[in-house]
Amino acid sequence: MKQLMILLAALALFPMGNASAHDGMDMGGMSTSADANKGVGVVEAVDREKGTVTLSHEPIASLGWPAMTMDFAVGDKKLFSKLATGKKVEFQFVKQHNSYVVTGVK
Ligand SMILES: [Cu+2]
Repeated sequence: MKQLMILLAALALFPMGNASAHDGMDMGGMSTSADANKGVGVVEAVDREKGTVTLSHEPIASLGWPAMTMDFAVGDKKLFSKLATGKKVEFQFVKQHNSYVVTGVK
């Protein structure tokens, strides 16, 4: 019984599963689409042909995102020189149309 209570409490605290973590993030967020968001993450994969990078990022408070692995578009191809697989990076990104575009990498 005690374990069930803990499980129910956990469900109440985290009502959104990982799959829907991005749903509704545009509603009432603290930042507008023009603001750059900052994140820290590990480069999981790079696809120069598609112009995308897969980042396993830490929680991003400005968007209310939990930690997750997701694809970002890369705005400036020069940024690929800083995106080596396995590397931990600080990055900036903006929302453009329906995708997230990395605009800076440290
Ligand atoms: Cu994400």
